[in-house]
Amino acid sequence: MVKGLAELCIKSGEEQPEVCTGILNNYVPIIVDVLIQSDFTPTELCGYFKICSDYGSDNQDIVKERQQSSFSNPHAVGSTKKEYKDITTQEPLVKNLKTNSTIGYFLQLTDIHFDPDYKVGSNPNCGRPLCCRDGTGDAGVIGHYLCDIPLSTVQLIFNHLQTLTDQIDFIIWTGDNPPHNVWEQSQTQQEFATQTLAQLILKTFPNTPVFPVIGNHEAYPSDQYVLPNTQWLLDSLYTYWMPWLDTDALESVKEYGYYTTLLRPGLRVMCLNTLENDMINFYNLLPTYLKGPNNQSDWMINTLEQAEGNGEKVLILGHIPCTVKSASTDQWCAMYEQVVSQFSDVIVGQIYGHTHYDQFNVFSDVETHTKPTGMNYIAPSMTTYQNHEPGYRIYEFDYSTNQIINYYQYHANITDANKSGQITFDLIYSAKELYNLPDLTPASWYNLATQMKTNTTLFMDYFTNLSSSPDKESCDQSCQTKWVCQIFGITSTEFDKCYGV
Ligand SMILES: *[C@@H]1O[C@H](CO)[C@@H](O)[C@H](O)[C@H]1NC(C)=O
Ligand SMILES: *[C@@H]1O[C@H](CO)[C@@H](O)[C@H](O)[C@H]1NC(C)=O
Ligand SMILES: *[C@@H]1O[C@H](CO)[C@@H](O)[C@H](O)[C@H]1NC(C)=O
Ligand SMILES: *[C@@H]1O[C@H](CO)[C@@H](O)[C@H](O)[C@H]1NC(C)=O
Ligand SMILES: *[C@@H]1O[C@H](CO)[C@@H](O)[C@H](O)[C@H]1NC(C)=O
Ligand SMILES: CC(=O)N[C@H]1CO[C@H](CO)[C@@H](O)[C@@H]1O
Repeated sequence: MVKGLAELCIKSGEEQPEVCTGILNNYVPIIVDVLIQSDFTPTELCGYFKICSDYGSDNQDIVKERQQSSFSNPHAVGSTKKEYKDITTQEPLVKNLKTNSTIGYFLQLTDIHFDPDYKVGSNPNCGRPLCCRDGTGDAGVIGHYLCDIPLSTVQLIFNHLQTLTDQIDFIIWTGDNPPHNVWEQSQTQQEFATQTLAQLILKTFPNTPVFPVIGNHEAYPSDQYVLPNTQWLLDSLYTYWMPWLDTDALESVKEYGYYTTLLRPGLRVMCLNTLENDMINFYNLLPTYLKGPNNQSDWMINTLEQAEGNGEKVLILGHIPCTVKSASTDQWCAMYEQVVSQFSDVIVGQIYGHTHYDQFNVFSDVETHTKPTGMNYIAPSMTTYQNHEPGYRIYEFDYSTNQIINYYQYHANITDANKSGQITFDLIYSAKELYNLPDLTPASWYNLATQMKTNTTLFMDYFTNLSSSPDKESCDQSCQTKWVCQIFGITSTEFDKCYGV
């Protein structure tokens, strides 16, 4: 099959021969193995991959059944037999705040995707999924908008980030560390990326707590995750994340890839392993009796219940968010949305990455979608891939109310950086000022996003920052509707209803 498909792929001229062969060699064996054992029908598969929006009421039932077998009903929580660890006695990881007031700051780094094989002066338009590695061209000394960033640039970025040490209380590192050379990946390459960045973060911020998150690119092949096959991945995260996490959290990482830990007294982080609900993790097509139940939803609900009982607030950290174009399965997102609704008083925010775009999602009650229940912040990437200015984000946090009260988005200009050989970051906007928000509650964002449906001036503020592309792109009415529907559409059914398809 690999040979036949490779021939077709090469003939199509869409990809270069080594890319065709590389990608097919990586993924076809997994897909074939999974499809043989899967009992999904073609129609169900089409629905699963969000290709068919309407896959019939019969199939909806099957999907629902399947949903119930792999995710337990959040309302039937107490009934799960699994014993969960008592998390009410943990020591907070963030011991000292940097300021004496109740207002503090934390840094989010996401989608760094550095390329150790980046070559200055190579060809950025090579026709493969990732370039700037060979040939001749204008791949700059700092980077190029069509490529991942070189390691030397990551080093310069961390030299700059070091100046934030006295300001930030902790760091959220939302994953995706290796480059996008998906046709020639290896386990060693993925591990090297996480190891290198972990060392760099630790060296730059030796005394700052860090909350790391697993990204889909940490897996090899990218996105493919099932236990026990990918135990190596959890083992390596256990090793590289060791400097920052407590024993309970580390044990959880080794076993599941997710963890919870106390951040400050009364404030908890809950860090998810979103590979378990990655739509292009083909292992998700295995029947439950082969892949095991997705225990993460039960764990998530149990954690939130314990936090609630203990009077704590929870910050959710994850990589692949629940937005239609981001490759989270609909089954997961439907469940997740329900949980966010149910625990809207406990969850104080969701911090994600993955899309490389500067986006946000507003969650609302599942019954009527009129009562805002939660906010998901999706920060843009550090890599320039593809056509993004590298960025990082600083959130302003009020520890007295446990609320995110603002965030500040920083970007670098690669054209300028290539000229000077230095990279500098400028404040691009502060959320509160840019959108003229009274506060950053879900209700205020809901209001703003609702206005964006019809107010093009307002929408364009969101849109220009969304892609942080050096090329100014235009966006017509249907484009505007599409992006606004992504803010509200947590599942594809909701998105389709909003977008009118
Ligand atoms: C998930 O939960 C079930 C039922 O409690 C348990 O038998 C199974 O071992 C768990 N799976 C994992 C990966 O922990
Ligand atoms: C906090 O208070 C201490 C003692 O009053 C003072 O030395 C320190 O400079 C203050 N720090 C900040 C960031 O204001
Ligand atoms: C630097 O970056 C810009 C933007 O990607 C690019 O156009 C330019 O050719 C790069 N290379 C050099 C050597 O300046
Ligand atoms: C649209 O938003 C802009 C910017 O926030 C505001 O100044 C303007 O009054 C709004 N227009 C309408 C018609 O509401
Ligand atoms: C980056 O800087 C160049 C040269 O200073 C400028 O022409 C360009 O518009 C800037 N890019 C962005 C996206 O601001
Ligand atoms: C990168 C970018 O386009 N940033 C823009 C974000 O939005 C504000 C307000 O429209 C602009 O001033 C920034 O240039």
